[in-house]
Amino acid sequence: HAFFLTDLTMAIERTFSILKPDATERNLTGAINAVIEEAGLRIVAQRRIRMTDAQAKTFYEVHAERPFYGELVSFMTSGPVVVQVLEGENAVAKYREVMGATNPAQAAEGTIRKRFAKSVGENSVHGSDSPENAKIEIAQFFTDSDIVG
Ligand code: IDP
Repeated sequence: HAFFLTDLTMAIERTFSILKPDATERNLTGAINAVIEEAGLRIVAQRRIRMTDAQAKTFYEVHAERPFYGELVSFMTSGPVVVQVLEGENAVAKYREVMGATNPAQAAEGTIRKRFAKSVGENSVHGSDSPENAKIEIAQFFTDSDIVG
């Protein structure tokens, strides 16, 4: 077929998402999933789990030296979370945009964190920050056969 610039820029991608304990605690799973789906992202795998201390520590290992690491690990293990794989065009960047800034006070109108997050720590959702990290994070919680595209 003819060559279009969109062939380069519109990659179908997967990203890893977590609906955090502050979201499950307030029964926001459906409301957040609606925002995700309305943004054109497809939920191709999803599981509700209680994260172990070891899983949370491994998942957030890049933040091990940050002052909030202990608080973050104890928050992420404080209640159920929903781990997800999202698929769509430019899924990594698109989901980061839909999530909004880490600190809800700085998040744009209409974003998940602006609408639902309680604080910079209890900010309702996680989304991978690069396609490389998405692969690593997905593999921590899902096998290929769990993902139905
Ligand atoms: P991101 O989730 O928007 O990618 P990161 O800077 O990678 O943000 O931080 C990871 C997570 O660590 C945040 O989503 C939040 O839950 C927590 N966090 C970040 N900064 C702070 C802080 O200053 N205090 C408490 N928790 C924080």
